[in-house]
Amino acid sequence: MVHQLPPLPYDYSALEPVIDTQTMKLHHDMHHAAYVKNLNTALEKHPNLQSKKVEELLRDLNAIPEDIRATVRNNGGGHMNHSMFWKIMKPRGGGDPAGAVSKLIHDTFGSFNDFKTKFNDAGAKHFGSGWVWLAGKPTGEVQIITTPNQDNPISQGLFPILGNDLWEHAYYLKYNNRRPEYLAAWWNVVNWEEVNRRVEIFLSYHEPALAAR
Ligand code: MN3
Repeated sequence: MVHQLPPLPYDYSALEPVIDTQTMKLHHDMHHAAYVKNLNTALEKHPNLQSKKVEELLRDLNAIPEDIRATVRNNGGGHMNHSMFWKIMKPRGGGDPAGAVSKLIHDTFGSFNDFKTKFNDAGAKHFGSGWVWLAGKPTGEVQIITTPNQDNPISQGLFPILGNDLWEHAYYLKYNNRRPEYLAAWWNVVNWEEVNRRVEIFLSYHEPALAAR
C-alpha cells in the first residue's frame, strides 16, 4: 500500500447534527478507503509512479499511462478530494471566515453571504455527482467552479482552496434528495483555520503574479 487512508481527525459523530454519524462512517471507511485501494491497485501496474504524490499524478493526467489514466483520475481524485474534505471540517466550526480567505472572498464576491449564495447555488445546480469548489487561478484570483465525478481542480491548473462533496453518499441518509439543505448546513462545520492554511499555500505559489498586479 503506497497511498494510505488518512484517519478522520475527529470522531464519526463529531459533525452531528450537520453530518450524521453513519454517513461519516460509510463515507470515510468505505468510500474513501475504496478510492485509496483502487489507486494503489492501478499503480501496481506502473511501479515508477508509486513514489509520486497524488497531486503530482493529477496535475498532469496526460502523463499517466492510458491503461490506468481513468482509474487514477477517478480514484486518485477521490483520495485527494476526501483527504482535503475531512480536514476543512471540524466540530463547532463555521462562523464568519477571518484572515486571508476572508479578504479573498470580500474582494471577489463582495460579502461572505454573497459568496455562500453563489457557492450553494452552483452546488445545487450541478447535475449528478461532483464537487463545488472555491478554486485559485494562476493569476492569483479565485472563482467558484464545479467538477464532475472526482475531478480535482488541480487537473485544470487551478488550486483547490475549499470544496464540498456533491455526491449523494455525502448527504442522502440525512437530507435525502434535499441537496440545497445540506449545502446550506455544511457551512456550520467548516474549519476556517485549515482553509486559511490552504489559502496561504495558494498565495505563496502566486506571489509573483500578485506583486505584478
Ligand atoms: Mn465523497
